[in-house]
Amino acid sequence: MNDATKKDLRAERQRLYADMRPANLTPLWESLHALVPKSPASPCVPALWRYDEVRPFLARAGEVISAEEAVRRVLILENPGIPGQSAITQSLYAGLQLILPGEVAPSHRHVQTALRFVVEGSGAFTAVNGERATMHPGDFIITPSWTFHDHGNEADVPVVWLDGLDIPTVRLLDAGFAEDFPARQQPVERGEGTNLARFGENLAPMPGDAGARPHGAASPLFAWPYARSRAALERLRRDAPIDPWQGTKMRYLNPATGGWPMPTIGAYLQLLPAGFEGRPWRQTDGIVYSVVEGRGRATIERPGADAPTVLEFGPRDHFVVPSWHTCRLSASEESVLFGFSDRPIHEALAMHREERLDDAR
Ligand code: GTQ
Repeated sequence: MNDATKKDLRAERQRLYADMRPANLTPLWESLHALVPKSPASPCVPALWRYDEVRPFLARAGEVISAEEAVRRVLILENPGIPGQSAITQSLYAGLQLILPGEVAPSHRHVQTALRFVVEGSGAFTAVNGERATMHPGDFIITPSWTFHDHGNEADVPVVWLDGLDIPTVRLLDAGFAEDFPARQQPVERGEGTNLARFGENLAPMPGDAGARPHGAASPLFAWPYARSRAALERLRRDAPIDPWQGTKMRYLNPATGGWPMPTIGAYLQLLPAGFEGRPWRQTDGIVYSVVEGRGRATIERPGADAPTVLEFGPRDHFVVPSWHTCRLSASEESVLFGFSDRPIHEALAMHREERLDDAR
């Protein structure tokens, strides 16, 4: 084929594309490699939100809008690689929610599943399905799909927590419904701690008991106090092998199934000993981290990029490691990291992949 013929053909193709556009047709062969990549090529990028940078904006948000008017007073952590989508990864949403003393965030429910991870302050509560959970830093609380929930603060300090939701996943599926509870707050039906006694002590209600009524795909236990999870990590740090990639990493458990706490979101708590220099790994689920304690560094390699992104983290900072980015964690001080990801979706669809890499530093 000579050059002139090649040029004719190129022009012919462009004419074809333009002519068929009004018929809602596009040529696969121009986008095949992007549609079916050899390996995940996320548009999301690694990013860090330092708490000392975010906190003043939260304080200002507290001055310009009430929790009641906002419904949820949240600053969304938006991945700079996909601006305007209110998403931190392709499938997950994250935000920092502020509730001031005396405020109420009114009761509603939605198909979207939510988790809370408490970042600052004690004494606010989330009410889920008729029971309250009082928040302390590091507590992990879930709001399963379609359960009424409201937040309140009867303490005398502001309380801030990380919200993690599957908003982009529900948007992808166009499956979102939501409704308000007929009152500002749902009635309290049970004393606080009933849920933990029923489902958080390695015991379960007997068949036929009121507490054994069927629950959905999410964990019937809805709050995991930090004090207990932290004590477990401390015990394991002292007397169990430290994983060279992840330190001492545990997943939050659905006690009814042994599986993930929510059908769309997995959550984790890990301890990195002082001086830990983790080995690199990558996995298909992008992870959002909230730093509870300590200081360290996440070194993240974007597929195809020349230089890694180095994120220096400290207490209350948040960061994201996108899908299939090689990451290694190190800790200058003993550190505790909370994380959440869409791993349950990957596993349910039999497409989860993870690679633990050798130290190639
Ligand atoms: O607390 O119900 O960050 O509905 C975003 C949407 C929190 C909530 C968010 C929500 C909530």
